[in-house]
Amino acid sequence: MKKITFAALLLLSFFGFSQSGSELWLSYTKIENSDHRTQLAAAINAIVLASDSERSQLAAQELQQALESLLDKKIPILQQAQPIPGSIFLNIKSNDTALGKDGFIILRKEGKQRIEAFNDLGLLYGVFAFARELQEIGAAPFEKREIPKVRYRMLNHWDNANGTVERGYAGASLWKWFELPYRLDPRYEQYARANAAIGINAVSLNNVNASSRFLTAEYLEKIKALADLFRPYGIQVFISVNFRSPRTLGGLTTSDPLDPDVRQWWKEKTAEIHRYIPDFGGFLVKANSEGEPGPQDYGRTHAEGANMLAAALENYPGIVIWRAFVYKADPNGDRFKEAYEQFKPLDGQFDEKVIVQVKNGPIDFMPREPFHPMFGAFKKTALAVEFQITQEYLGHSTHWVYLAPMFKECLDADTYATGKGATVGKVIDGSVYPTPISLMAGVANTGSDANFTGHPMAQSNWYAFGRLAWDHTLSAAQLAKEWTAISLSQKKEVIQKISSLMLNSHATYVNYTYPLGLHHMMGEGHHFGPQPWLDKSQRPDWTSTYYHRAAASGIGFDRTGKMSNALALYAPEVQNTWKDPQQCDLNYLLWFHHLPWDYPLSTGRMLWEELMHRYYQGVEEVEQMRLAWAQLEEEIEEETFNNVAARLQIQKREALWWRDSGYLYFKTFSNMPLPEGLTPPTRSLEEVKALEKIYHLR
Ligand code: BDP
Repeated sequence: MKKITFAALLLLSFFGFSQSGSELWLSYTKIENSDHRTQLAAAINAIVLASDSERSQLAAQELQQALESLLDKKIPILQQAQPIPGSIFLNIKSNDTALGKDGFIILRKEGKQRIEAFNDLGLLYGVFAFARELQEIGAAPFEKREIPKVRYRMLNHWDNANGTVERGYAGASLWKWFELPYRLDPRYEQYARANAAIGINAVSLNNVNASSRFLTAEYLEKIKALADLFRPYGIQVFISVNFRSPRTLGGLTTSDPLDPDVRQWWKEKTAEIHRYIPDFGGFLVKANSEGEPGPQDYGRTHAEGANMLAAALENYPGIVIWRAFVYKADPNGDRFKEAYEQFKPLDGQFDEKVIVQVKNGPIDFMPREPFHPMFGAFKKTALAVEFQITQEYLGHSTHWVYLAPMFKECLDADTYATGKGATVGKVIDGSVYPTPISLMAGVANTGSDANFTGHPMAQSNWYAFGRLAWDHTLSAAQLAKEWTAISLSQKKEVIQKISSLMLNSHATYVNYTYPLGLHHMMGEGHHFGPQPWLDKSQRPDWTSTYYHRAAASGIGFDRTGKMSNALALYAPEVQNTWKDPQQCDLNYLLWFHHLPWDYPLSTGRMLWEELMHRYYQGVEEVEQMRLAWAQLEEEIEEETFNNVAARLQIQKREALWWRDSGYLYFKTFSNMPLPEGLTPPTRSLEEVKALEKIYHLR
């Protein structure tokens, strides 16, 4: 056996943080500040639980586990109605009925220590919040009352029956379909705890490009096993369904949503699902999008399709989540407008059990998009926002990009739907137009990798997504600090340094990939490196050249009326902020304008120069990140430190690839030299093109 030296032991106790990252934000590392720890240990002697439900027991045990590791002290759980001195009282008989199912009050002040809820799920959420608070502020007093703003806080897994994950970059699927329902991988439990800790209460398990297999009895048994395991953690299970299932599974000749046999088939299937999963969450549907079947195959509308499924669910609490990610391959149109145009006429036609799930932006999860115009335009339809947590267009799992600033940019954007202050966040939480359902979804970045997310820093994106789904008014900065403090280090200066790296990382990524509002220039299919040269000779429909429109005359997609009138889909106030290229936020400039290369910008540079400066700045910023991270070697647990350090090297290499492609390719249109002070790449356009081609080799 390998001998553990005293020094190694010291190091281990110093870095209580999980080595492989497998504990996510639940490593409950011993509080290093001994003043705080001693004070807390003296003040907390027991947990008193006044309820005996399974979930309350779970909450008490979670708190016990947290306290014992944080304080390095045994803490008993006492099952009794009244608190005793020095106990934390877990009470689910709060008089504060407004707390509802999920809300809680936590406090530690004036000799009182309490977690109070109206329901045992609120209690569980309260426990996690209490533990988080101790890790963040130590022995200082606190009092908080929280009620989530959104009803369904949901992860969408794009996991396939064969164990692969569509757009997954952290290994294979978490769900071991061939082992279920007999073997339950221990990671399912860790996954459920981690989700509950950030308030996630809904998960769809399978890819939206759905296989009918998930509706067979064989698979429903497997799904049931997961649903049973997740239930105590307050997580409801949803299934992504294939609209053609009545034909593929039911042997019917049609899947027409108005056909009585089809409707009956879905009713029976829904009843069958409920025999396995009585609290089934509902259906998630991608229909008539990217080749998936849907109601339009039968001349029916999205509303008719969705309402048919809602009718199947009529005797149950479940809902239908109908995605608005639709477009057709029409290079003469503007994909920006497609979802809006297909769905707007249907506003008011959807059943109350239906919510329409809209991607944050109008194209497709680009690193930066203006908010989707649908958010400002639907008065009678519940809308959900869908973010992508997995980094399909953001460097997969090799780039460190903290996504909360991007999520916030959308959530805080003002739609002006009902005047100033009607932000996307308020539209989706139902406070702009009251809706019976509210939902925020994130496409999960989880996989079988030991740390669940591949890139260690990508855990923060799952974390921040969950916390924002709970409360979209939280700031990206607060969440960065919070996550770092419970995942990486307890030292103020270290937390400060890491969170500032996190906060700049999205802007950095955008700089070296899509500066000034460029979009959709990634390599075809793999969506990894750059391919701005993809044009009609290579594929007929959506090409990079379609989106950037680079020519001798300039660059950008004019959506103010000249190439498309998409800007008109927004409220006049929003149009005003973007319609004049002199006033337009530079981050969105080329989303809405086609401008000459020598167009003068507010920065004092002309467009070409600004574009080049941003590409170069992006690369420089990655180098700064790399150096800043290197400084933290003594502060971060070794495996995590090395993992991030290595990935930053990859990121540097790939940032250069994007930068060089942008410069070498666009120069063929602008015919302008690199601005003074910037060093030209040593490789040619042909060489960077060859790099991209590798990803298409068979
Ligand atoms: C695109 C992805 C594709 C997804 C699609 C979707 O490339 O794999 O199926 O989104 O959201 O961005 O349905």
